[in-house]
Amino acid sequence: MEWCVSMPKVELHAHLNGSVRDSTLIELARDLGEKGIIVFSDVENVIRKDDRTLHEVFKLFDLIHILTTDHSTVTRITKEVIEDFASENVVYLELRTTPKRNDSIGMSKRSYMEAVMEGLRSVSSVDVDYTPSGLKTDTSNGTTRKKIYVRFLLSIDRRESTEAAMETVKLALEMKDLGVVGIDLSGNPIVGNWTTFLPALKFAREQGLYITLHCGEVPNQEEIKAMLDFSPQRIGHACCFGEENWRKLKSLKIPVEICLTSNIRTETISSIDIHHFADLHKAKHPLVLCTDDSGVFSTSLSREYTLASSAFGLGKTEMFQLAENAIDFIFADEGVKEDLRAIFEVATERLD
Ligand code: 6MZ
Repeated sequence: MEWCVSMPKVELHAHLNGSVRDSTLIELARDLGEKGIIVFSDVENVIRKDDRTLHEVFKLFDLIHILTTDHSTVTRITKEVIEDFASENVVYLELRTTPKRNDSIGMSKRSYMEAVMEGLRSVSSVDVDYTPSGLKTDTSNGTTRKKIYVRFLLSIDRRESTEAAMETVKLALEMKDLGVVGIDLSGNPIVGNWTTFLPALKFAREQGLYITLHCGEVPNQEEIKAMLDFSPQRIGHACCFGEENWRKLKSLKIPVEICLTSNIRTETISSIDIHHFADLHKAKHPLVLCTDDSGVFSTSLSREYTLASSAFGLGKTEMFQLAENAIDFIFADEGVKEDLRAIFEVATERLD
């Protein structure tokens, strides 16, 4: 595990509100409990529960959103999540979040994202490179410090309307200079129809945003096929593919964001020995290990690598290669890719 912590890593599938520390959620719940808005002990039990089905996970997200959706808390959790990833040597983080509107507290999708950006700018334990032009926070006073590249994906929740999805895409375009590089489609996979979001996704693509789709968390083969036909730059999960879609995925070589712990905990995959990672890795299909929701599933990217190593017999060289290969699938520009390759090159010398 220690070795996996020290290795540089690339995280491409992390949901902001799924990555909040338990201790922060408990603190926020206690505050709302004292104000009489929630019953603290009920909420504490839900937060501390370990195993959850996919259905229960989405109920938990509704609860987390009650605790976190105000501007100052969004700023706080963004700062903490970036610092947590940096502390385990994630050198490039693509953080995704669903911009939220809540009229009762004067929150618009834009002001939500401004709170996120404020959180990024308040990171103090590490330098953050977050814009295409290399604009970064730097509190180092000239000394060499740890650095993390952060880019954002704006998520469309499957509960949203076509108009709300379009608003998210327009916001992403306006925030391109602030490190927003793409769009994600996520949310409860049994809710809604993905075609609702097609106009927004097509528009995003025409305007040069990258697209990743949650694909195949449930066995809806028709939707999986249509999503693959759309040719997103990456997909997340790919758990419940029938044979035909499996062949299609492999021939299209669409990179897959693999979230081992998430898939096992939600029982989307019944056991790690039969996880599709093994088959895709053997077939040299482009893939990247990710956390999904490190807070909700009590994991970290280092843990995901450690799990892959023990479950599939990967040695240090293979793990390092897996981490480095992820550079090819990031949504940032060539300059960032070159910088990351240089970071891995230096780290190779320490590989023992
Ligand atoms: C699908 C998921 C997810 O956006 O509020 N989300 N969507 N499948 C998953 N696998 C378990 N995990 C998280 O982060 C939380 C939101 O991300 C999506 C859900 O829409 C959830 O509400 P943000 O920061």
